[in-house]
Amino acid sequence: MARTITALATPPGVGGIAVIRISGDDAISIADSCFSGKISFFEAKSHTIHYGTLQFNDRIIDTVTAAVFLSPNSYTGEDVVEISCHGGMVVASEIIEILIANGAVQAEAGEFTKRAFLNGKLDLIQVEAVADIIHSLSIPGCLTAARQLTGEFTARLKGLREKLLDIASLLELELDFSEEDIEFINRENIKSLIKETRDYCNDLADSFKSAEILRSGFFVAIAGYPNSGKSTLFNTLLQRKRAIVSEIPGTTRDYLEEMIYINGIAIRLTDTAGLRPTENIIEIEGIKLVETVLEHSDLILIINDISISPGHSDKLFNSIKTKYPNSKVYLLQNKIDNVDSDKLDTMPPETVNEIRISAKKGIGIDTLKEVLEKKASQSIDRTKDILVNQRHALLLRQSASDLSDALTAIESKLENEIIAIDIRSTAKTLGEITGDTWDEDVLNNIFSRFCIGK
Ligand SMILES: Nc1nc2c(ncn2[C@@H]2O[C@H](COP(=O)(O)OP(=O)(O)O)[C@@H](O)[C@H]2O)c(=O)[nH]1
Ligand SMILES: [Mg+2]
Repeated sequence: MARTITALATPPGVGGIAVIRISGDDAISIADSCFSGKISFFEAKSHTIHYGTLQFNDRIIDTVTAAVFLSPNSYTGEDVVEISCHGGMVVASEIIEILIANGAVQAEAGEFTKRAFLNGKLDLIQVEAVADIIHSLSIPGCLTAARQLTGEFTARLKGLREKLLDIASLLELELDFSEEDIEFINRENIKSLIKETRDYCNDLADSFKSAEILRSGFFVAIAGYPNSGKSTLFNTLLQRKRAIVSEIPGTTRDYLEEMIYINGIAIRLTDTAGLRPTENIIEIEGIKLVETVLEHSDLILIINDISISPGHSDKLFNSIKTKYPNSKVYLLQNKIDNVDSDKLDTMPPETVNEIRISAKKGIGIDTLKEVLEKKASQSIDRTKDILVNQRHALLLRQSASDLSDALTAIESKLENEIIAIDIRSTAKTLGEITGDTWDEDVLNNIFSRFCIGK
């Protein structure tokens, strides 16, 4: 018997309405015991809404509407009542207390969704998609997560699993007839099918990085020598004064991070401390932080003060490029407003990864934004419509490696039995992605990302 759980499903605080969820075997009776409307919830049909008052010891707490969903046709698969009361800090918590007094227990984080999974309403990929939708920071990220909720990724993985299990069965069947030297399946066909599946798994695992960009935004770091105009550029892109700008070098010692959106694409922008040799302890700490930021950046913008010289930051630019080969690095020639146009014309023309700007006067900022959007979009394009997370990526890599073992086994003409073991092990691993097989640790880890009430 499932104990009946309850929680606030909407964010706490002042708002138009608040929704309280109740789910479990006693959801109907617990909700009914404090509700007074035209009919009792016991007579209510599934998927109906009822207007009435919520009372406790004859005291009216609020007028509410309540939606009734009967098992198995609800989010959790259990009987569910969703009470919509007036928003605010007090009413909803009072109603929850009454429901608890009537026998419900406070739901744990993600418990409604966990029940949906355990009752077969959602698979693990869909559960994770729910979390992705809730935490989504960008429109494309949210749309991809929503598609995942429809079960597209699950269907593809199921197809792969079935194919692999078929091969394993045939290999095992062949064993029974080994005396007769019958070959049920062509080795070359098996090999190409396994290769195809392995490459697909690797491809999907590779798309994890792009999926992370969809989830958390495209990481762009602004770095350079002190006073080159990093904080000015940060403020200009943010369109507000967020970072302190000053002519005193070494002003930004921590780093600042803000999200900007360019055509719906989330860009996580970081302003860092200026890089220079220094004895100042706080500044040294700041410079250490810059390295951590740069390590995690998808794109690094090195700001150079062109009014000193166009090549003033070349040493820094080259060392950053060598140190972070996985990031794209751009050189922004800043303060062009400070250089006579005649002098600008005599300077060497910009290279491919170079843009001339004036952070202060807003020159070249549109071009920079276009580059940011283009680079972010290119990185997102690799997601192939599937939002792979770290858990999926690990399991996909493991599947690919099992399949490589299977290929080696075939090539070394090993026993069918051994090949079949590798193939079955891959099918099992793919099953862990959708949650066909799971353990408590995996579930706890996934649901810890949820909030109470989801
Ligand atoms: N003329 C001009 N001055 C700028 C420009 N960008 C920044 N500055 C000035 O350069 C100094 C240092 O700027 P800041 O943004 O604090 O540099 P940071 O140390 O790299 O963060 C300030 O006095 C800014 O006003 C620019 O595009 N043109
Ligand atoms: Mg600064």
